[in-house]
Amino acid sequence: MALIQPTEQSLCVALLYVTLPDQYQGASSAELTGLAEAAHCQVSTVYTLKQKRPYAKLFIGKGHVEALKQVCLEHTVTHVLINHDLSASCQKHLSEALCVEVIDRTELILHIFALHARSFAGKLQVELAQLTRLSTRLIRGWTHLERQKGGIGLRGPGETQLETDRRLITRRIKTIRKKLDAVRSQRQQTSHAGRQSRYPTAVLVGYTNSGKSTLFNALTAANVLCAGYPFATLDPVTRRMEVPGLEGVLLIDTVGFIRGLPPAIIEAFHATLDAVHEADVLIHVVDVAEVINRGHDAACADVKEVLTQLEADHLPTVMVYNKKDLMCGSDVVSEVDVCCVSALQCDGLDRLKDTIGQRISEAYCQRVVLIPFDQAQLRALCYEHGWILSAQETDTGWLLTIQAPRADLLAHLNPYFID
Ligand SMILES: Nc1nc2c(ncn2[C@@H]2O[C@H](COP(=O)(O)OP(=O)(O)OP(=O)(O)O)[C@@H](O)[C@H]2O)c(=O)[nH]1
Ligand SMILES: [Mg+2]
Repeated sequence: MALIQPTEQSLCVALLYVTLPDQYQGASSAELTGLAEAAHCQVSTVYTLKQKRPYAKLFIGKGHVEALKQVCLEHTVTHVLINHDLSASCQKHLSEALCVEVIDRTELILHIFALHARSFAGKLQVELAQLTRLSTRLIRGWTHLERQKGGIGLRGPGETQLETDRRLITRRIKTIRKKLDAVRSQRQQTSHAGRQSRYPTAVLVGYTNSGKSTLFNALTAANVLCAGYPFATLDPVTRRMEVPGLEGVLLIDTVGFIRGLPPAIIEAFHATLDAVHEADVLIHVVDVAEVINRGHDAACADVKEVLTQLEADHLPTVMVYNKKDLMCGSDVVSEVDVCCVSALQCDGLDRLKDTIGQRISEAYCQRVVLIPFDQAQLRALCYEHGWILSAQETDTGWLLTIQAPRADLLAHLNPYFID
């Protein structure tokens, strides 16, 4: 795999933007430019072409390879960034034919993650994603050597190298997984502590660059990084936010999604996206320009697909169209059940907070219960989940004011309601 070295120095690159029919997923031209910028690349030229299908050996036709090679020479570029994923052999052949390194979409995304990962967990996740991808490419690249398997003295040097590489990679992947499991259980304990602080949780999700962190800052007066390039946020951040009618809500900012997120990244970023499972409500942020260009369903489809993969598509969701300040008044979409805001200008946030409060109240409710002394395990359960707002001991049992998810209240405490 032709990894770009994770250096902060800018690379001089050419963008190769290939339009293929819909079944071949790739980055849009705006996305490819954004990814290049996020990877600190200096774009010297953009080469666009349209094809009916990718070619097996070089991905693009020979005529285009020659023309692109000339363009690369003229602009003295060192890397070509392509908007599609390439097989290992295709990437190798195209690099050789163009005499410059070719970087495909997944590799570019991994490189951006490597540049932006700051925390211990973030760095581990990037390494895991890179190694997982590398291991599949090694296997594919070397499978022809496996036929050389035989008795002592018959093992070819290639096979030995393959085995060594595989063993080293597998060992490293195992070590990283163990460390990530530890990070995950630590995060679960922290979020458990969060639950004990009895605040419901809202999680920001959405396409990368849609403005989640800007909204997070506007809603919580925090100061997390907001940048005009994809994947500025990698690690989840939690802050408390004031919501009318509730004692407080924990708001979590997460890593942004991207169309056709490579499976290696999904797996590696599970620890980051675990926050999604903590949610009582999801706040799905969409760039309003996307809605106007592609329609509501298409603009939301990619994020919904990832949520389905994460088994979080059933959670109550507040839809937010952000960046309404960039639209002329008449263009702003007024869908039912959607909050149209400008996170940058703090516009529309009161209605958004009301909607979040309403959605949480629908899922949560507050009741007074009288638990008899012989049901001590129920009282323990309420404490464990941080549901208790106030407690008092009476002659007949514990009188508790509870705030909890409606479904949990009905399942456990139904016989003891007294209000
Ligand atoms: N005009 C305008 N720009 C906005 C608004 N909200 C966010 N932006 C800009 O959009 C860019 C991306 O914002 P972020 O908040 O970093 O987006 P994000 O969704 O957190 O992105 P990632 O963390 O990279 O996935 C920044 O340049 C913001 O200034 C808005 O309401 N109006
Ligand atoms: Mg962000």
